[in-house]
Order: sequence, then structure tokens, then C-alpha cells
Amino acid sequence: MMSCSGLLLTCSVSPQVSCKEQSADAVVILERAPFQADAVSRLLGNNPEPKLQLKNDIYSVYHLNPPPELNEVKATVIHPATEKHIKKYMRQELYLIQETGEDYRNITLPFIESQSFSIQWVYNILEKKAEEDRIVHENPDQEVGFILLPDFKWNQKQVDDLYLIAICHKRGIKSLRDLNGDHLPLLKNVLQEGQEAILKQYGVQGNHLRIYLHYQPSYYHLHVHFVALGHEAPGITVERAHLLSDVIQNLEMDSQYYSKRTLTYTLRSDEPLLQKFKEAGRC
Ligand code: G7M
Repeated sequence: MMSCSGLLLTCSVSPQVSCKEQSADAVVILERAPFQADAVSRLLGNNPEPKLQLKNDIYSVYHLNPPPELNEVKATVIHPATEKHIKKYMRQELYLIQETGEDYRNITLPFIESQSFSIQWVYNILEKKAEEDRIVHENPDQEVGFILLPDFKWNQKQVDDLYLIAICHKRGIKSLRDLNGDHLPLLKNVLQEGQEAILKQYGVQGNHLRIYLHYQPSYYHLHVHFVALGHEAPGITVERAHLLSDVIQNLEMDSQYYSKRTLTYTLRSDEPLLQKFKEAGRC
């Protein structure tokens, strides 16, 4: 399977990561990190045998064989992977859903509540049981505070693909749909303090960041993505990403904005939520 971010494999393995199970399904996501400027000059300058593939007028295509130190591949392993993890990464036909506020209450919310997709990794971060050493900024207030740390997807070697997530301390805010005017102080803190912390730590200005929430998210605990503007990360499509600054403005105009409005998103053909929409005659 191919995706824009790399090669995805699902296989039965016992990967070399610490886990109790002997053997179970795993998802392995292989990605290449962006090139760094000095690596590009070494790649072009020292490459022993660039192979010419085609030449036409001023255009030519070569294949290079980078030395191992310039050829690093990042492997993210999910093991043991649940069926939902595996489905999430399989290529599927997509359907566009137009979810009204009523659809959310009648179809989506009961579905989410019936699921038991674990967000233990989120609680581990909030309770400092995991990734504590990676925390970039924390506002410890349980109502309006959050933890900012590098996302799984970022190897932190270059800021070109900078990717952090802010995870709110407050529990029970499942997604954009649960947000109302009362959450404005929390959202404003995330926006302002998140940008300040990234400027201080990485020297990247707020106007070089794409700061957004996903709807639907993969994990139903409120979190915000902070991504380098030049990085076309998966999940920045118009039917999934909602800019935090827009979310704040919309809630300032109408504190019930997100419980009322129709939200558009895609579902893959094998997703049980799509089946629920079909059964309700809404898709
Ligand atoms: O909005 P959505 O739910 O789709 O995004 C969740 C984000 O959390 C993704 O960008 C993931 O890469 C990131 N993520 C997922 N897990 C399981 C972890 C984790 O354990 N640690 C960190 N730092 N990020 C994660």
C-alpha cells in the first residue's frame, strides 16, 4: 500500500520493540525524512554512479543510490495492532459525509460512545507516564491548560516538517463538536502559548505554522496540531483540518456554532460509521 507519507505494511511479526505478546498483527509505517540542505549537496557531489533514466532537451532524470547515512528510513510500529489500526492504514474507497448537528447526535455520538478505541497513550502523556522528556511546554491548569510535545510523525531533525501536538488537560472534550464558547480561554491559551513555545524552542514564527484540529479525529480527546506551513502533512485536506484561529472566531460569533453546523468529512468504505450513516439513509 502506498500513501503520500510513505509505504505502509501490515504484517504478522514480532517486532524488535518491547511488548509482551509473542506474535500478533502489526502495522509498520515506513517514511523517508525530508532532505536537509547539506545532505543534498553531499548526495549530488559524492554520488558514485548516478544512473541516467531519460534525457529530453533541458530535462533529465537520474536515479541516485545514496550512502547509508543519507538513506535513513523511519519505521513506526504499532504492535499489537487492532483491526481498526489495520483498517485505518489500508487504501479504501472514500465517501464524503455531510454530518448535520442532528446526524451527530443521532448517529455519530452513539457510535463513538459504543466504541472502545483506547486513548491510553494520551492519558500516559497527561499523567507523565510516557514521553515526559519530550514535553516542550506545559500549562498545568486542568481547565485551560495543555501539554505541547512533538507528534509521533516528527523525527525532530529538521524544522521543515516540524509537527507538534497540544493535548488538553481537560478530559471529556471528544472533538470539535463538543466545543462551545466556554472553551475559548482554553483554545486561546493553546494558540498563544503554543506559538510562543515553538518560537522559543525552534525559532519558528507563528505565521509559519498551520495550527488545526481534525474532524473526525482519530482519538476522541481534544488535541491541536502545530505543523510547519511548508509541510504538506497527511490530514491537511479541506474536509478534515479546521484552523484553530477559525474555530476561535466561529465560537466567538456563536458559542454553539459547532453543535449546530453541518461538518463535512470523508469516511472509508469499510468504516462502521459509514454503515451507520447508510442504515439511517443519510448516505
Ligand atoms: O487528530 P488526530 O486524532 O487524527 O491526530 C492524532 C495525532 O496524534 C496524529 O498526528 C498522531 O501522529 C499523533 N500520535 C498518535 N499516537 C499514538 C501518538 C503517541 O503515542 N505519541 C505522540 N507524541 N503522538 C501520537
